[in-house]
Amino acid sequence: MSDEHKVNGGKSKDEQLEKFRSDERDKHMTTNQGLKVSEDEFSLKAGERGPTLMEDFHFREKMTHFDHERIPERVVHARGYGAHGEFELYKSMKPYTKANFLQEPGSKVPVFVRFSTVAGSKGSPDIPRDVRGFATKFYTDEGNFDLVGNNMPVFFIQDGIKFPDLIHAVKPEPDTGYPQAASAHDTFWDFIANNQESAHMMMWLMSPRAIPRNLRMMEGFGVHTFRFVNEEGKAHFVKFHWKPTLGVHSTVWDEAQKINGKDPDFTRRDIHESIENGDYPEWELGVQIVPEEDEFKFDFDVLDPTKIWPEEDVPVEIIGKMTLNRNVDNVFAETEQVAFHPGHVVPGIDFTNDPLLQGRLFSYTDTQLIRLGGPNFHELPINRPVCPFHNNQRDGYGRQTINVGKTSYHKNSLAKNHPRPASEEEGGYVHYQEKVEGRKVQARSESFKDHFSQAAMFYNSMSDPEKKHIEEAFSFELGMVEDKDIRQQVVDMVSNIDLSLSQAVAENIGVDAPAEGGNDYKKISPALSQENTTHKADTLKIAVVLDEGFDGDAVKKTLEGLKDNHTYPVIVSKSLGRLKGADGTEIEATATFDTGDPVLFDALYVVGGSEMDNAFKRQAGYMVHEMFNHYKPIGATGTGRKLLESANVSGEPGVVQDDIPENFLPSFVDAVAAHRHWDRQV
Ligand code: HDE
Repeated sequence: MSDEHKVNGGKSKDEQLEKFRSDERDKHMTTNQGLKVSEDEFSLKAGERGPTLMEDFHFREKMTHFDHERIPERVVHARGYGAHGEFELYKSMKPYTKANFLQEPGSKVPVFVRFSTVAGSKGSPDIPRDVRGFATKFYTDEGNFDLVGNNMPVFFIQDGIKFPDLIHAVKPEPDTGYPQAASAHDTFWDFIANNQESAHMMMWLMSPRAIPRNLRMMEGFGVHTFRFVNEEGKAHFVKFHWKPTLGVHSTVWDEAQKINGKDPDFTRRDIHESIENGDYPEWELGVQIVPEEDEFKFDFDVLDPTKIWPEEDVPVEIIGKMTLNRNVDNVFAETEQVAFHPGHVVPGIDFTNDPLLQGRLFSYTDTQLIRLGGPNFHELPINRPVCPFHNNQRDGYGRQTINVGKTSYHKNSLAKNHPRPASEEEGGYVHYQEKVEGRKVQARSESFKDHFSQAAMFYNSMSDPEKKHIEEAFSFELGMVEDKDIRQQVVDMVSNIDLSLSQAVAENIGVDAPAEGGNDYKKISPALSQENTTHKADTLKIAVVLDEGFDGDAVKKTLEGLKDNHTYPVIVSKSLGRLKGADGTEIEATATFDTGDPVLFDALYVVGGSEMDNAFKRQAGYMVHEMFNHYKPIGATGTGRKLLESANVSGEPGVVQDDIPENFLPSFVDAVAAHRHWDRQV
């Protein structure tokens, strides 16, 4: 590799962006032509009470720019949140791929990640029941590699040609314009029932994965099978996984719906604040690798995007870690203008014939042309590779590069044939020479026709609370479907996955319960259940309900202990400001019962105080009630214990009470680390 292609590890993108940053502080205001502006509040008028004059170039320029500020939102994944970071390799992938950023353990490359929901518009709430996009741009010294994945490892359809149908079905219905950011409506379920390849994905969508607690605690998946190709030209099939170091955690439906009203920006605020606090979100990158010789060794087709490779059969090898450590400076310039494409690959990473992936390879550039207004979007700062790029593409809207010289064609003699293609040894991308033969057909492969086995495996691998969640999710979603026939069709479809599930849902939504069905596929994959994920108290937010006259010494000790355990206690009271303990200790309330709704916290610590009036007790009681119903950890000391007693939650799982800080703290932290306590009677 030539020296000009060597980049400065994890920092190179930040250095590149610095050249484009503009800081307006301590500057005079100018027009876009650099002319200093003397007046920005009053347009130029013919007389104090007269009409505005055309001649006012500053007014015209300012207004015209404003009129053109918006660009079309993404047709899917419109609501997104982006952040910068770096990827560090733990383990060389040299035996499998020649990709440069996967060679040297310890090497780093900059990344930019955009998380998103799929169905909702740009301004929709953060926690609808939906898939989450998880798109990562690796700025490598061989060009950008985009891993444009989701938080679920399978997809609804097997062929790209059906994507417009799927999206038309899930988006707001065209005759009413609603519902926004919701799959709970007739057209979506009509699509599902009539496109049964969606069965496996439907189960993921009805599971807790579809309402993650935040963006830092969800997995990411490349979904498709890609190819690694090594220096010798040998290929392996590969699937990519992102595993959050904090584990995979979700909300419950009632909580998610309330968060969407109380704080529609909940997950973006959460990740923004975590990065600002230095609690950098981290994911480990895992790969599942299958030798090409083993292509036909499985009871599913490795190219089928509605199938997973069970981790117990093909282990996920952890090869590196991504850390998100910098928020964007400007959401439009970076998060909105970033353009991902699953076809952005580097030497050593190649495609397979997964027909969904093949369809995507067309769509992404096409969509940027309309969204970003022309073919030069690769020149936008966020999209530029950190290595140099040269070719004979020229002109077009918004062109920024000033290409010097006469030639913009290949081959030429005037420029000694430059820019010239690179040989494979020089780092040129050479497509993997897969042998392909067959008739031109428009058909589903026989090997893609089993839609229910893995859907059953997913369901059978769930814990009881997850199964309950799935039943309730189906009942809610189908309960919102007006057409009874569609409800019946979906229930009949579900009977191919699990008979008792279909019967329970049928009863809840008033359709005929299937009499027979079920699935003989009995395999279980424990890795699918969130019960088996990592559980830590780190970074969880604890509402501390406090009133005047609290036991100062004990509360201070406990709060310090909670901080030492890397949790975030937030004092909630009836009003903001200082509260005085019985011994004169002062503690500041930073949230009120109004701004600090229980759904915004992960756990509750009730202290109260000696002067609680009835209004305080009622508000605190509401917090206990909500936290309890959402299975969240609850702790109480001192006067707070009475509040738990009157709420009838004492002695329930995940409810910790003790007046001695040394005893209370460890048990409460353990309860917090467990996240949710499902074995409660709610
Ligand atoms: Fe996308 N998808 N998609 N998709 N997708 C887009 O590209 C498309 C699919 C995914 O944060 C669009 O730039 C087709 C699977 C993410 O900017 C569009 C098909 C997976 C994002 C598009 C799929 C994804 C997109 C809209 C079926 C997971 C957001 C705006 C063949 C592996 C990226 C844009 C961001 C965005 C098309 C299926 C992930 C229209 C045709 C499967 C994370 O090009």
